[in-house]
Amino acid sequence: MHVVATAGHVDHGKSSLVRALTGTDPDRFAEEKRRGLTLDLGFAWTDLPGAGTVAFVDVPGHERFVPTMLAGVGPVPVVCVVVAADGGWMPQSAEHLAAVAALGVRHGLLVVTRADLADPGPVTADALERLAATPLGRVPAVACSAVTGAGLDDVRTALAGVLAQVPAPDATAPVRLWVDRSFTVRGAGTVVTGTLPAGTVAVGDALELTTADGVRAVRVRGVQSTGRDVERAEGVARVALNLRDVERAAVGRGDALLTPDSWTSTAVADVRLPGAARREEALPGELVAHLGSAAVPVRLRPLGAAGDDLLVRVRLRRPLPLHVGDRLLLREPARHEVLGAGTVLDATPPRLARRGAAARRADRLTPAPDVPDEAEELRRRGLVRAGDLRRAGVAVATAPVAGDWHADPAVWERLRQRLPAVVAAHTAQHPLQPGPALEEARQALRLPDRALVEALVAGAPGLRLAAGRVVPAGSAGSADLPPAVRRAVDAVLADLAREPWVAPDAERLRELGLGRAELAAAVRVGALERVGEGVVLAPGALSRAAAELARLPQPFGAGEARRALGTSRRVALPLLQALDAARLTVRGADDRRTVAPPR
Ligand SMILES: Nc1nc2c(ncn2[C@@H]2O[C@H](COP(=O)(O)OP(=O)(O)OP(=O)(O)O)[C@@H](O)[C@H]2O)c(=O)[nH]1
Ligand SMILES: [Mg+2]
Repeated sequence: MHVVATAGHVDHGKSSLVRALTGTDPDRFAEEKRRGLTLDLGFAWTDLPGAGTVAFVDVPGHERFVPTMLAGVGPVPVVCVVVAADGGWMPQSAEHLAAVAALGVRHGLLVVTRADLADPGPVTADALERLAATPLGRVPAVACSAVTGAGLDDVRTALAGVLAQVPAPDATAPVRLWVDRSFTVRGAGTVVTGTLPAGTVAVGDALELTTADGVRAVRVRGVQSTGRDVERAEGVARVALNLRDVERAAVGRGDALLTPDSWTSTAVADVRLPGAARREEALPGELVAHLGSAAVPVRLRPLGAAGDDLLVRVRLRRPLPLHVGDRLLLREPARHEVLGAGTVLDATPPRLARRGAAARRADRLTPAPDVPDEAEELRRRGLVRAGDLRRAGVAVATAPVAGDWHADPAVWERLRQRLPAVVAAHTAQHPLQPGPALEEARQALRLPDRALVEALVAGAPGLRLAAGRVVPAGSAGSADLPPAVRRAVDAVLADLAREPWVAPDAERLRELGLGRAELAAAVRVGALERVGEGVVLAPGALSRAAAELARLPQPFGAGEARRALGTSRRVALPLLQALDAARLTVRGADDRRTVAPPR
């Protein structure tokens, strides 16, 4: 199906045209009918030969209701610009067209109404020229009369021709349904309506409802499209959703229903304002941003010019769900002027703290494309999770570097090159450790996740992970001890070669410069064997002790063991405990031990 919005000055015949085409009066309220004035959005649809179902969103033309007009036209991809033959181009003709242009609407037609009252020729020529200067470009123009019916078939034919050119949107795109109406249906509960621009909504869907009060999860109980119950509706479509467990007062125009986890909800965005470079000094203070059916007051902070364009930081009074590429229509209500639309370049912009940050930010954003782009997003963020890319509207195509992390190739390469230096710096500072712990490397590289360090190590030929540390790939044995420590350990080993069970005492260790850290390093690389607190022996000492003690009559007491090994209580007691712990000996209830049979 197609959805078409009307646009045009008050009383130029928009509603009459919609009624003539669909048989339904889009003016729903008694007051509208009585005053002959559209006060709110109207909805009507028909089957158009060659185009299928066409739904109209009829907008009010009165200058007071421009925000309503914007809520209607916001999500609609096709516009029917209405100008009265006897009225000519008027202020809201211009304001509506400025809005349509700012929104970037590319498909539409010109209908010159009330052609029974005046020659449509001059108005048609004038209006066509104005439309041509917008993204609509050259559009078909038709004159008609809703009263006599003359020309209505030409309108149908021209409209079908325009609609045939409109590309079908992506049915798998994330849903963002801007609510334009909400009401209660007896027995069904709360129903919201809106124009679904893309994606699919189905009965049973879980969606996020985002309102001024925040975000909540909702479930779709029923779907209607153009008056009929359906299982699912694909954009573009007019849809009415019956929502479970949502009170009518909790949802209204300007709220949105979203595919969960697919949009960036933000009150700050950096945007490009085309052609506004010269307005930098004169940006109006009182501006309202319109997006979809939402209207939110904003403050603008110019960041800098980019050619003719102005890069601007937008602060919204309340968060909106955004993607990169969204157009925030900016309007100055006091002057009835549409300033233009800021294209969202970044919906999660960094804070601007230091002097000159705004100008640097502008430089950074200058080359950014006006559509979501993975390479650009990676270039700007360096490292980013897949979910954040998706929430920015980016279709993720690159492979993650680790977990769900995606990296800019240049940034990743720089990190890869820095890692060996980080390891070397750590080793220089902590010579007794084989390398930095993952967490230390993460901090040194200022990475947000240890998984990234692991991935960098995996891709670095000279490094590997050992016991949670990043170590040189070749490292394993005692060669890793710093030379001074190595020499001291060798002296200890020479002592032990003479008297294997006389562990160096505190004084000897001090004399050799072997503190706790050095001993721990020597034990870790296997140069010494730790028997107890401050007690070290040669590698393999425990099993050799077990072999010697096996020659004693079993079981044996601590004193017999000490004498058999020719050592002191200082060594013998921790040694026996270490043998117990290693299950090389078994300690009986009488405190006597038996050497365990070899396993
Ligand atoms: N003679 C003649 N009158 C028309 C034609 N179309 C609309 N009218 C009359 O023009 C007046 C305004 O028509 P509407 O359709 O309400 O105009 P509108 O653009 O919807 O007005 P707003 O929604 O308030 O902006 C009504 O009195 C219509 O009857 C036409 O083709 N010929
Ligand atoms: Mg009307």
